Amino acid sequence: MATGFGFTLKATDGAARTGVIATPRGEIRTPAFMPVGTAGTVKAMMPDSVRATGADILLGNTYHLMLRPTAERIAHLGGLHRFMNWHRPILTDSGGFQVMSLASLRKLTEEGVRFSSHVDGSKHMLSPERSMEIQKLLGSDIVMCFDECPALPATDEVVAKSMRLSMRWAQRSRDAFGDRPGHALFGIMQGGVNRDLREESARALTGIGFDGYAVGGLAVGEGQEAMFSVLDYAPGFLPEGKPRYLMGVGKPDDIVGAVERGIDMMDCVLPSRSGRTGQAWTRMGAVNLKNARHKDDPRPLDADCTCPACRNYSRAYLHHVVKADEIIASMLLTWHNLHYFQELMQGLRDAIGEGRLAGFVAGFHAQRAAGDI
Ligand code: PRF
Ligand code: ZN
Repeated sequence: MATGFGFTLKATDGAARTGVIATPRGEIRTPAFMPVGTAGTVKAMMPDSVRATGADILLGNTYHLMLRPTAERIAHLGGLHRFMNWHRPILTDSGGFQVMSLASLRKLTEEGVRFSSHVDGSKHMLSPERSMEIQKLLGSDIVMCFDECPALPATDEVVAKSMRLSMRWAQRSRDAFGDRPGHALFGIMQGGVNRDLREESARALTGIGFDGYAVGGLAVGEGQEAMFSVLDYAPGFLPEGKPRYLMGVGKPDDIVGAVERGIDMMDCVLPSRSGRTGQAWTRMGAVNLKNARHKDDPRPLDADCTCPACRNYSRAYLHHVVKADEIIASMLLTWHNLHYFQELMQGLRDAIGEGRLAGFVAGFHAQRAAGDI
């Protein structure tokens, strides 16, 4: 890996792995869940609180930050860590995926992608070179290659053409990134749900050589079964000694299934976003606190959870603040959700470390099936 970075595998259980990524800004315990801090904040959470839930690393977004407040401004103010007061590792996504889902008037060429901002309509360009420059200005610890991710379903021809463009962009990302001690560059595998294309993509990336490898292009409409069938083989195409990151996944059962199949890192807006809409994730499954059945319920959301929402408040109170659209509703439910996701990761890490992952996973599914909530 890049100087100052190192991935140490501590134990495996079947295809699952647990280990530690050492970085100059601190250790990342794997399997790791990365809360999403798109615009320089994990919404409704102070950085110390995000850390208190157990997060070792956050995800930031090139696309949002380049538009507002701009990467150059953040660089002048001392970089993203200082700007947002989070001093542990930050991984930044490279922008292409967000351009495709958020920007308008997109024009994709070999060079890169031109688009209009969803904020104010202003015109911008992202290319592998510009994405590397922005992620450097931000001071990102783990930089992602610039790639393109087609929505599924798509024909093999469309997926192949897009994947090969992403592989040419991966080489350009590698060249533009250069050698930056203390900062890592991850490649992104594409290829949809086609095994041959996934293998071709993995060969292209490992031929270039990266500090870690992402599995991109999943959770884009193919469904869990199709995603798992790709994860049954795709991690095996990647080097054992480097971290494997599944981008934009997922729900708790997606996370468990991905970890069982050899994924080391994940990110998703789900715990933070759904915390702002009154949805809580618990050991027993999802709970919608808007539901009137919570109105008079004096019990905590989860009696066994040690987060502030569960230690200090009733379901009746959480229901009330959600219904009244109070800011504390977002704060408490985001905290609870992030705490639950991090506790799940700790449970997975411990189970893998002790060679009892199958039992842990069986218990995870049994508790959700019992679902008293
Ligand atoms: N590429 C990048 N970011 C992503 C994805 C991808 O394929 C996905 C797909 N789930 C989420 N975020 N660069
Ligand atoms: Zn809780």
